[in-house]
Amino acid sequence: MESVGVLMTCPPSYPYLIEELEKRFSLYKFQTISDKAQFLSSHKSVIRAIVGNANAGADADLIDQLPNLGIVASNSVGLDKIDLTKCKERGIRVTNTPDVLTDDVADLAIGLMLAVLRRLCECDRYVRSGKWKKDDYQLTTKFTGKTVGIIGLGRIGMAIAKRAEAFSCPINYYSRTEKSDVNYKYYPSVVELAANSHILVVACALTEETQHIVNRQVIDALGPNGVLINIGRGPHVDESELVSALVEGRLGGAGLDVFENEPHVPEELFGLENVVLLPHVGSGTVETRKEMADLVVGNLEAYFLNKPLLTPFV
Ligand code: 8YV
Repeated sequence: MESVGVLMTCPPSYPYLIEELEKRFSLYKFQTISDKAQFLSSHKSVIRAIVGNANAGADADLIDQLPNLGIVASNSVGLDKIDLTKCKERGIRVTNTPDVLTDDVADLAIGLMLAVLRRLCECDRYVRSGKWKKDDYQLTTKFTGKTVGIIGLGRIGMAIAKRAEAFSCPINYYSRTEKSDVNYKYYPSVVELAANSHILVVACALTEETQHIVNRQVIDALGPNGVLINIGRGPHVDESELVSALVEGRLGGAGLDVFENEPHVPEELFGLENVVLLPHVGSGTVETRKEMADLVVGNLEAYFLNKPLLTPFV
């Protein structure tokens, strides 16, 4: 397989994945190539696979330039950066990394809830700045028992619900259709879900239908005591509406792991103590990133050895 060309379109920032790919394939790190047009014209026949992730995948323009592309293996569960329609048209296989990251992302969602309600980051800054020696810290908000509303009750949404249940939180959810196998309360609209929840969590896949699923109406329904947690994708939330609601005090707080234009984060949020900002680290543990990388490599090996794919999406 050494002669098989694999184009890594995501940032080359995963040493283990890069090492494992380089052991097996001819790896090209797209982001390090300065003249991309020239590279594509000279390597178009060699590239038979793409490795992307949540930040960079494979758009129609790139796919069109690679006549021998057979598989896109994403180092992510979300596939919103891959043109799935184009892949289907061309018969290109697509794989992702489901399940192995579910626990980490769900853990982080609960961490964000606690961090926002109990003001963990602000408390930490308070101690470090020496202010504790002068004043007592203000009171925060209890998490146990708060109603949690989840947008999207898939693998990650369910894992968040189970964890929140352990904190005695009643669970509400919105999804396209009501689930027959759960006892959580279903709301057929996100506005109704927000109006009946203290904490609203975005945990669905990003598609055309779910873009800006959290809009001004939803934010207003959540209200000045409500908290938004986003561990999905930045474009799920109308970010400028979110920023103005937080700045104007129309929303109680937010815990955000993802943003519309990563790594750019609206600077208006930097001074707000009721907001916790993370650099898209939902799956970012050593253990999980290794399992994700193993799936990416395993899927590519299976494809080129004509074996069944480990985690096929298409
Ligand atoms: C990562 C993610 O940010 O799996 C996803 O959809 O958003 C994350 O796991 C990333 O793609 C890691 O490479």
